Amino acid sequence: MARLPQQQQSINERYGPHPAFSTGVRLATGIEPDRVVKTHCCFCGQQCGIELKVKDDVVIGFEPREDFAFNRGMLCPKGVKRYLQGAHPDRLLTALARDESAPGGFRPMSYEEAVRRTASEINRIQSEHGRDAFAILSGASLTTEKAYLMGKFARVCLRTSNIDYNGRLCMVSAAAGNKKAFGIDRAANPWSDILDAEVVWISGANVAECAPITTNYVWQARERGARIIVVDPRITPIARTCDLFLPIKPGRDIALFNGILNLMIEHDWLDRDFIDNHTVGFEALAESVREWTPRRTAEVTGIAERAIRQAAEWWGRAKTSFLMHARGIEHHSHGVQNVLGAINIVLASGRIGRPGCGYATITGQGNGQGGREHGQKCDQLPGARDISNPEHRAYIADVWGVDADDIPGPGVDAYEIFRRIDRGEVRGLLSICFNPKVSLPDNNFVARMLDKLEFYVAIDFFLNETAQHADLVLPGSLHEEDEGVVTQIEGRVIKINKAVDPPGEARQDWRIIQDLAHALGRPQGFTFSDPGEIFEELRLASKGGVADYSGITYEKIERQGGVFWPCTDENHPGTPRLFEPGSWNPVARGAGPFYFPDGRARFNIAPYTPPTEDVDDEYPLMLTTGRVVSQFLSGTQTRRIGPLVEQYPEPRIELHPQLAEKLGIRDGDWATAETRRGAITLRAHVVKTIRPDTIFIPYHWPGRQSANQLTIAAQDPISKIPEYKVCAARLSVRKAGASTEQTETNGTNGRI
Ligand SMILES: Nc1nc2c(c(=O)[nH]1)N[C@H]1C(S)=C(S)[C@@H](COP(=O)(O)OP(=O)(O)OC[C@H]3O[C@@H](n4cnc5c(=O)[nH]c(N)nc54)[C@H](O)[C@@H]3O)O[C@H]1N2
Ligand SMILES: Nc1nc2c(c(=O)[nH]1)N[C@H]1C(S)=C(S)[C@@H](COP(=O)(O)OP(=O)(O)OC[C@H]3O[C@@H](n4cnc5c(=O)[nH]c(N)nc54)[C@H](O)[C@@H]3O)O[C@H]1N2
Ligand code: SF4
Ligand SMILES: [Mo]
Repeated sequence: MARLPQQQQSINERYGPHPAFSTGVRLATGIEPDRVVKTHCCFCGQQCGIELKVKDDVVIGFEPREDFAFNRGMLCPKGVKRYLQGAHPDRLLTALARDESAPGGFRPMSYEEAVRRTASEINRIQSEHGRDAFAILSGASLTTEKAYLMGKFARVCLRTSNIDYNGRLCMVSAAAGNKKAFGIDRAANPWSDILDAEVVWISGANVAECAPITTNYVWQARERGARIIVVDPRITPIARTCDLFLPIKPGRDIALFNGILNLMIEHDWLDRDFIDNHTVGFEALAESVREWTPRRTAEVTGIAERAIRQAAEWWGRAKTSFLMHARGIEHHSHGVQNVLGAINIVLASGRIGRPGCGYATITGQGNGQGGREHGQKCDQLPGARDISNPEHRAYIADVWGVDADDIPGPGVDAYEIFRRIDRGEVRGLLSICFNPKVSLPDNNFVARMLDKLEFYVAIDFFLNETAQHADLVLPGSLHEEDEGVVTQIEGRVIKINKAVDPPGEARQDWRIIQDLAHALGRPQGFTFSDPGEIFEELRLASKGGVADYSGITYEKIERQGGVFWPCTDENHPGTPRLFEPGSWNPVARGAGPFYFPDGRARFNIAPYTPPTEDVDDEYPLMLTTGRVVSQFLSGTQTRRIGPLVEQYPEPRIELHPQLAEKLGIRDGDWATAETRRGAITLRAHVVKTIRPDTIFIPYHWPGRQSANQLTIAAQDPISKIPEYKVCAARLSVRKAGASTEQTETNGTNGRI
């Protein structure tokens, strides 16, 4: 397959504008809506409540919801502008088939023909090369019903083991760490517990830009006297208002947690009763952190010894506390160990499972929580069950009406699927809700692998950069065009409500999957008539699992303003705070509050290992990557929304004035960042808010502006998360002849 020309002509120019486009924008100026639909924002895991205003089946505006307990009327800039995408001229209104002679490389195809062709290609590839030769990549922005259906489609209809999802790039280190320590993978507390914390510890989370509403909780805690500790190589907006900032070198968080624990032990800032009665493994851990003296911790982390002692004292002596972390400590080749290090200092303090005492990993994607519970992960079955566990397989086989032996075994992670393409083991791919060409590390490799596929079909509502390599594209649905549940950052299951119908030939994603099952001649188990029916089966499939949704109904979600799982029967109110003393769970069965047969949490030894690629003379700087407030993930959605583009039109390289002076780079100059994978030339952004040995590039842009040309494809051995947060780099004033993408439009085209 050939690559498309860089400058994509918009779908709109080729097939005519979506009829709603102009009216959508014009009507926003004060015309009364026909109806108002209560739902949630499509972007981040906080899932703010919003009301969509609809007129003539077009979303014309929105209001934040005051009645949703989490955001109570607050929104961030992305949520405010989200509704503009529905009427965007790039919206896919028909299926597309690759046609090199057509403008832009695609021609419209009828939906039915595209489904038929997809089915026949799947059949061909699987019969010639085996079932595992066809792979699925799915996403955690999908509703939980769709995520469940994708897992079932892979295992029951295609019977391929090769399915994984984009949460592999996001939540898996946190998930693995939580499972190892607590036996369950969910934020342990509702956010209201932040307000009563005496100390709030934030590691590797740019809260104000990436979880903006959480800032309000942290600030409220501060107003009530809490001390805020932030650990980050950059003084992010939340760090500017904290009480203690620990400017860590990227990739060294375990060393810090071990050093803090060592000081807690030395000063007996421990909850001995809790450790004795509710945990196992403390003595061995205590032994292992003895080497982490404040001096050694300071040497490894780059944080002043005094600051480490201060943090340990505040944390150690607090009566209540809340520790939260996000991808800054998780996107590492030892991401799971970092998470375990964080949990160790929480468990040693005994401050969990009580009001004002909490721990949480900040969920990323809109359904980053629900999307990782019900079987679209390569090793998982619904209810957070384990695909290798014979009892779990038997239970799900029964729900699905299949033989347990017919359910494939565990598959491989999303990046490994690309390595399997390289080895010729995977020949065909279906992707939905995933843009790996922009979001996977070392992404020039990813692009080559896409072109190596015999057949690739993508389901999306925009022609994202990955889909530009597809043979067929099926037009899926926007958030507001379907209903279903998602689980937000706190573990609260909430309901997305449908506001409008999909336009043109676009279809709700779950219908497309069912249509494929029918076209493949295997419709059994794929005859749901609405998401509500899928949810009813999901309730049953999750019953008795750790992620038990069996007591949740759509009606109960509406009535209660959301239901926290686990929720084991219809009279059960749900579980806002996990691990409360005396609480029951299906694994411990009364033995204790944690999800292990003895009811006890696990301390885990978390040894320090340096990043996979450390600095050296050739590449003396650390490159870290992440986000800015106005752009979302691979940018497919937010790069099309004009006001968001204006806030941050292109990626820049953040560097400290000392480094800038040394390299002769001024703010606004073109500078070239290089790693062993590639080079990228962007404008320099000289800021005092970053360590002088570290540079930062946001990753929301494609093509030659893509930060993932530079990142390393090293992965955590347990979670398989990529090491986006640190690799060795060098920086220079733009090399003569190095190109920039200033005049190209594929990063920001067609915005409204
Ligand atoms: N505006 C916006 N909001 C978003 C998203 C978005 O794309 N845009 N995406 C959503 C998603 S899916 C996710 S996963 C979350 C991500 O939310 P965050 O994890 O908060 O965001 P990141 O920018 O990936 O990284 C967080 C911080 O980690 C720091 N960091 C880098 N390396 C290290 C390290 O080694 N140690 C420590 N302690 N810190 C380090 C970075 O400087 C950065 O400030 O945001 C969600 N919300
Ligand atoms: N360098 C670097 N790379 C990173 C990160 C980093 O910090 N640094 N962060 C990583 C993280 S945490 C994440 S989560 C990933 C995200 O990486 P991706 O998942 O690739 O990013 P998205 O932009 O969410 O791509 C999702 C696609 O799904 C489509 N989509 C959204 N909702 C729906 C839907 O309901 N139905 C359908 N059919 N399609 C839908 C969107 O249009 C978009 O094209 O990126 C990772 N990549
Ligand atoms: S904070 Fe997250 S959920 Fe809330 S409006 Fe912003 S992007 Fe949407
Ligand atoms: Mo994420």
